[in-house]
Amino acid sequence: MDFGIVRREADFFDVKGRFISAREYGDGHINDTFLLTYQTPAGPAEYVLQRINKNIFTDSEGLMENMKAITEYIREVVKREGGDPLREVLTIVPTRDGKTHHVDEEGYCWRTTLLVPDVFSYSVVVDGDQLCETGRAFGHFVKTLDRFDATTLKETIPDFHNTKKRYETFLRAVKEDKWGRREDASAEIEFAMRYASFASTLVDQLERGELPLRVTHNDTKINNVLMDKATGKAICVVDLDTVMPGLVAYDFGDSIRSGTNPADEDERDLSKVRMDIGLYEAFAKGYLSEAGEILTEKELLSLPVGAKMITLECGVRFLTDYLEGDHYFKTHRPGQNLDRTRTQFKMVADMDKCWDEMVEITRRYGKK
Ligand code: GN1
Ligand code: MG
Repeated sequence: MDFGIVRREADFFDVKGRFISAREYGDGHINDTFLLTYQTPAGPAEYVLQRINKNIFTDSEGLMENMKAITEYIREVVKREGGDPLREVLTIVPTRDGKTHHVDEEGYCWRTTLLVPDVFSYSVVVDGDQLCETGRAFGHFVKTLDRFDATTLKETIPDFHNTKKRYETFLRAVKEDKWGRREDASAEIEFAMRYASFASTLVDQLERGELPLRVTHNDTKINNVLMDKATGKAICVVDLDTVMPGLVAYDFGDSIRSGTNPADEDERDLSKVRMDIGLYEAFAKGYLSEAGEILTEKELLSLPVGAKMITLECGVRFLTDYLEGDHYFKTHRPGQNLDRTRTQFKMVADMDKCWDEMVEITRRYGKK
């Protein structure tokens, strides 16, 4: 992107000091993210400026209303608990005329937050303690929002984790095969088809009223937790664009998907990819130490199902995007979405192999 545009957008926000630099930041697949540095008498001030993907988030007003309400709510809890409100929750930097965001001439929504200083995040974890910490953070997040009125939130992406609908879209993409890629993906398509009936289990349970809708994060990739550089402790949950009513199984599941694989999400050597059961245990331990107390028995048992569901769903989403010409997830090389599909499906197959153990571990740490 042209940095002149970034600079121009930055000027709309109530940032302090003299502009020094802007650079691309992070490795999200959806939005465009920039780190801004300003010089102030007290030293450098850093901000995160983001351009929200308007094809994916069509109601940016609603999205920003959600983000404002959630961050304000969490900030009050952090203050009450004696925490640091500038590090333990994102802070929205308003525009100079007091709004949460700025919409440019092309209709893109831009927003700015304070950079949380002295933190890092994991894209891959190597040891259980790190993942246990991540689990604690996401467990704490859902517990903190337990009493937040979910009906006040906008659904920023309708049917985001409706795996049943994700399958319908996938089947359409296979049928249409607009990019002539069906042949190359035949093994993966076949794999996905074997799970077609499993795909609707959580949606069906929700419809039958067996699982409660809560305020969930819905994008609990492990790099969405900021860890303190000095202590290694989790301090802040970020990427609040998809915070909306959902199932805890989705949140638990996306962390297991992204955290228990010791290799990259797009690793081509599948012998390196697996669902590590030791890491599963570490995450479950951390997550349930916080969220355990609010969960019903059925929700507890839905957690391993969520792990398999979200990993399958994510694989199906990557595969659909591959078949549709890579228009959703950012790609940096040809075939990347198919590689991503393969890692997810390898993990699903692993989960089937150690399913009983996953259930046993979940029960064990879920005991109150
Ligand atoms: C996207 O951009 P990022 O990494 O935060 C996606 C998630 C997927 C993830 C897969 C809004 O998240 O749902 O699980 O990629 N976010 C959206 O890596 O679709
Ligand atoms: Mg995200």
